[in-house]
Amino acid sequence: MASGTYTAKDITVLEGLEPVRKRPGMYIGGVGSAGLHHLVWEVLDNAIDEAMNGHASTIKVTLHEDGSSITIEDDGRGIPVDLHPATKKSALEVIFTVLHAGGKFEQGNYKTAGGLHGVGASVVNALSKELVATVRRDGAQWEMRFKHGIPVGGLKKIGPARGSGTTVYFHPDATIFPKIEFDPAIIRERLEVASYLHKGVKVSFDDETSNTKQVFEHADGLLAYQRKIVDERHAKPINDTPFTLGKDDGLRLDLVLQWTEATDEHIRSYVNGIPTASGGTHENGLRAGIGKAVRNFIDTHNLSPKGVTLTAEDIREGLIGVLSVFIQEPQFQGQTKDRLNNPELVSAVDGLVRPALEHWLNHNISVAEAIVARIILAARAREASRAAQQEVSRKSATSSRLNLPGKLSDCTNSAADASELFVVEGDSAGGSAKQGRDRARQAILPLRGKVLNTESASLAKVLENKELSDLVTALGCGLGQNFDLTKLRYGKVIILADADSDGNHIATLLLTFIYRHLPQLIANGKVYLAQPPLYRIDIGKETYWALDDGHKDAILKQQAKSTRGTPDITRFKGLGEMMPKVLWETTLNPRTRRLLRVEVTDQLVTDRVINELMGKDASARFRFIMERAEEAEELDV
Ligand code: 0RA
Repeated sequence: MASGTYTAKDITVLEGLEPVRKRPGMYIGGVGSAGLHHLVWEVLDNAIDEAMNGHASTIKVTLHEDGSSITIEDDGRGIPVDLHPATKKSALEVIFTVLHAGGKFEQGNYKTAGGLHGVGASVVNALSKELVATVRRDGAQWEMRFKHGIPVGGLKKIGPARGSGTTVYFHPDATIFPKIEFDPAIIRERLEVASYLHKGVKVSFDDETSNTKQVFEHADGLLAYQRKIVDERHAKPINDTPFTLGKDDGLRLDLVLQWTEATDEHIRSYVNGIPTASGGTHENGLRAGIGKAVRNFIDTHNLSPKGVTLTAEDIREGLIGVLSVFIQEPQFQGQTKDRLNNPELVSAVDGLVRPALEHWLNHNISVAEAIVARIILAARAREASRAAQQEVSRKSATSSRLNLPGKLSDCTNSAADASELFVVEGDSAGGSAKQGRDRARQAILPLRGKVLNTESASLAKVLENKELSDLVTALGCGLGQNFDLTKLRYGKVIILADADSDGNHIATLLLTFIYRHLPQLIANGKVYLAQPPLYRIDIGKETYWALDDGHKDAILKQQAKSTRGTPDITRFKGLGEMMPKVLWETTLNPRTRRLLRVEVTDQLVTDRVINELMGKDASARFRFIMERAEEAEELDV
């Protein structure tokens, strides 16, 4: 910059904001992606504050075509433009050029953002190559421009205006941030969450980088968010009407809770609209409050189960909820600053949640009893799974096979690595497989009928299912907290189902069970799909096996010029129809068979689409890796 362009006033401003430019990390946490996006949250928080105090109803965010400049507009009161008598500066200028300035941010006024946020507009200004603030109020429109935090040309009245509001445009400084492109997905997500946390506020996102526009608005606030989360997780609620709590004296707290049949616990928490993925003191207070309220209810109504002790985890199994608190001076902790560390929040949240939840339970007795039944079931399942695990350990300790499922035809060789368990659909297919197998190394477990859909079943339901509990016993490795890969009794677990859509459905249900309850088996490459043929094609003395229609057509095309005669095609109705010897040759024999190793595809996609896909297209959920065993093995059939 040429000398002489600075006035004395500019130098004061520069000095005022210099610490921010020198050590941006102290103000926005860092200059990486998180720090860059903090700039947006700063301006957004101010607009949201305006809305929360009832002055604004609409916030418009526009990410411009270059991907790094952004405009945030609200229809609030507009930043004051009147001159401060002592400094002769407009309030707007002070807000954008003095650290921690602005009457709004001082005691008495309700400034909800904090921590890394709430350091305000001046920080954004200091770290921007360019910033333009536009204000509409009192019938006029005003504008003030800044470069690197320094005013360019003062506050200008640029014409008449209707209504009121503030628009802030800024472009981050590339000499501060290594990368100045915003991530539209991150902004979109934050705006959507904001529209849930601040019910009734209309938040729009105009992404000019992709020419997409979205509007988020939820009159139901957190309740709508809760519905969305429960839907996404395909969880079946125990209490159809969630427990809700909204408090705004001293501590502003909003809470929604719902028990479901899901097997895990899922609480999303926010502090001043900032997600706290690692929880912290507010979540600890919530858990304490829930635990005490439920235990008090159980005690006063004499609902304590006999023979099991309820743990805190049992009480929260299947619990889905959202907690949002707004506090004055949040302290965030952890590498990604996503854990709240204000100690006073534990008792504050506990103190609000416990009495309210206890009151709700006492006034919704039938729902409360259903919740307690759900909790007791969780405790019994936990105990049952532990007992089952102990049973398996005991068995392997004495190397007795007496307690294995009756219908398991185990292999005679006990070396786990070299052995395989075929999980076969139906008794007749099981019979063929049993006769056709290599007895030394291949065990057969026939399953009867359809397997339970475990996508959203509780562990208790899973363990009640005979087919699945037999499978777990045969595997020997336990499940859940008791899982132990070293106890797995087989080197490969191979699902053998018919080559038709019914077979695919059963394979998917089995994979779903393994994916939900024994994911380590997939992660360690232990799970496979057998590939039985669907067609037998005889041409002269030659026999070909086709896995599916496409494969059959390919074989026929390839053999079309054959002079050996017309092909004789047989379609297998099912595995049970196949001669044991044929099953061995085509499907079981490690030297000739083809196996598909199961790997999980992108988990996010998986969770969302699972129910739609169930049975329709197993491969969309799981990726199957082809594997042809290469080693020759001794046969003993
Ligand atoms: C200080 C005082 C008043 C409003 C604001 C700041 C204000 C700041 C921002 C930032 C983005 N949007 C905003 N809207 C308002 C109160 C002004 C009055 O009393 O009229």
